[in-house]
Amino acid sequence: AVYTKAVNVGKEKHPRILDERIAYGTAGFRKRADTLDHVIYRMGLLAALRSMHKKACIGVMITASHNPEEDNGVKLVDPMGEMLESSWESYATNLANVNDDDLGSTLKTIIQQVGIDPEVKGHVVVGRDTRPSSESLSKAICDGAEVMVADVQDYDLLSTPQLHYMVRCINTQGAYGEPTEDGFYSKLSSAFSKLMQKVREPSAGYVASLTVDGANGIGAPKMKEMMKHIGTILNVRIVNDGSTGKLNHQCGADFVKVQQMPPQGVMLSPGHRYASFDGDADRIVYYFQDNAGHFRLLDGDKIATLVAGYLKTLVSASGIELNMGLVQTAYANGSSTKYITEKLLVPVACVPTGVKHLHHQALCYDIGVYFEANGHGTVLFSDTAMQKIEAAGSDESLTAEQRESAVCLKNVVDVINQTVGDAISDLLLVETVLHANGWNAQQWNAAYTDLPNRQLKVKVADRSAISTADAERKAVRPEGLQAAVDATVAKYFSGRSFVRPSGTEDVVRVYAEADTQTHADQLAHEVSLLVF
Ligand code: 16G
Ligand code: ZN
Repeated sequence: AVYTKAVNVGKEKHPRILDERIAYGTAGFRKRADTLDHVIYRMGLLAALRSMHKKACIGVMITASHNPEEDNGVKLVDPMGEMLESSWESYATNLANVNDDDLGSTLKTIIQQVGIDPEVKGHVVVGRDTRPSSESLSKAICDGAEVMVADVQDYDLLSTPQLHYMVRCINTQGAYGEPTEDGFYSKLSSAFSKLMQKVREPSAGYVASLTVDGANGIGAPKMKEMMKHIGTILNVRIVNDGSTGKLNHQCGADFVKVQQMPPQGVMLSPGHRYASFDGDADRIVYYFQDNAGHFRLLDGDKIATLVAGYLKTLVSASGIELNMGLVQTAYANGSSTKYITEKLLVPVACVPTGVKHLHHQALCYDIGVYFEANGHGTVLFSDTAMQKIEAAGSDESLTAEQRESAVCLKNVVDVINQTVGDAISDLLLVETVLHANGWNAQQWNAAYTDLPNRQLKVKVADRSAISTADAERKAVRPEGLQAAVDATVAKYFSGRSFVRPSGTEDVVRVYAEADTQTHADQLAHEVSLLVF
């Protein structure tokens, strides 16, 4: 009966209107919002199946992150708040592309292949960003999940990381926190308040005040809520809060990172600290104007090194034995990698682009710090790490100073959203470290100097003609391309460059870095000519 109902509801309320094939990629499905209704309905169906299979609550987020306002998208969230397991991506793609009439039989096939017990009741939770199209699309999710007789809980407006947090809270019966918005703010803000109470050097450069660009998205109202819980210990001014500007237009973390300039609505004042969220608040970058009047970006690499350095100090001060690793992608600035390995003495792993790859690798350490240069990242603590940290906080055989560092570490854990990169949580984490170190933005930036770099996109006939290996650092097809890239790179001092097909746009991306901006620009340009 559910199979027939799935077809009927699909035909009546969410008919397939898209002719071209759509694929579940690194960030789920993303397209123009007006072509997505049936895809989203079908993800409601699939989320219910996934929930029945895992016997756990599954999340669905309606957002297209930093894409233009006219786009939208959908992502499924697995039981511990992580990205949907890769093996299910093909079920998602398949279900999204079949004709309305074949919906029932496709569902049946998935149920049989996976071995799902049709008697289990599913539980699906839904969140959406502030896009005008998101409200009706979230209804399509509910329709799909309800056809499969799942319980549906609609959280309405949430940032992407908040939805991930809810899923984990629900599936751990509250052990991770309360599955409510208030629970989210309370958990993070109470840990943050304790960390900010610690005294620091009187000569310190830290000032507890910054400006946040909300990208005219969901991050702005959610950050405002967080500030109600935080009070006066941190002074945050929010611009691009969605009251006048357009989502992601000339603002937000992606704009600032790619354009390497401040967003609309921000007049840089020297010495002040700024941060930009992206449209669904799972990315953050910082920036400031240095004494010479130059715009300085503190991107995901800078955040990763700041956080890893601080955690390393805390771990060693608490005397706990824990291994730590840092995960980056090919986009990480060469100077950051050098600094982490040679100065911080923390091992670095490089993985392909996409949160799921970074997250997966970070699980290999007691403490795994991962960040993409674009500002998406978080820190993962293993169960062993959590137990050791908890125990050390009250271990009488340790010195008072060691115990205090362990308690501090525990509070740091509670400020962090371990499910996924979270702009709000990352902001509190960065502020915690800057406060503890007594640093202003300039002092933070001084750890290492970024190599000048350039990103370009190249439109090609068929981007799938390029395939890569070695965490996207080497092109293995077409033949001869990598040799040509190598020969070009060899002409530049401190040169490095790679090409990779985008996972979210129909383009090939080129990255280059070199000793000067002019050389980085030239190298990127030369390499882009090799891609045609
Ligand atoms: C997606 C990824 C992001 C990655 C970006 C690269 C997730 C949740 N998001 O937004 O991590 O940096 O794609 O896009 O995995 P590209 O393949 O077009 O360069
Ligand atoms: Zn995002």
